[in-house]
Amino acid sequence: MATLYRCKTPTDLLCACGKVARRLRRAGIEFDEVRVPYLKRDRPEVEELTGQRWVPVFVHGEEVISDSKRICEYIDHLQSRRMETA
Ligand SMILES: N[C@@H](CCC(=O)N[C@@H](CS)C(=O)NCC(=O)O)C(=O)O
Repeated sequence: MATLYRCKTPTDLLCACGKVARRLRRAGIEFDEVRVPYLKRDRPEVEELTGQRWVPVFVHGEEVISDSKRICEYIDHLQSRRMETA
């Protein structure tokens, strides 16, 4: 149900993709990872999803969110909704 499109950087400590992966794990949100090629020109599937070729991109049900800051805000929103319904 949730997929993170991220770059091939092997650690979660160095880039915007890793930041989002860490944030998702901390929030306890399960997700699949799709590692996209280093070069933007080799990322047509990202462009199909979002109209641009940067990652991270987070797909959650019908929602498609790009940019790590916006994704983290979305995760905050999911967590606060979860706390309201608990
Ligand atoms: N401001 C963006 C930056 C994202 C970013 O730097 N993405 C890198 C991978 S971690 C990328 O797609 N780089 C492609 C390139 O530099 O050509 C964010 O925070 O999401």
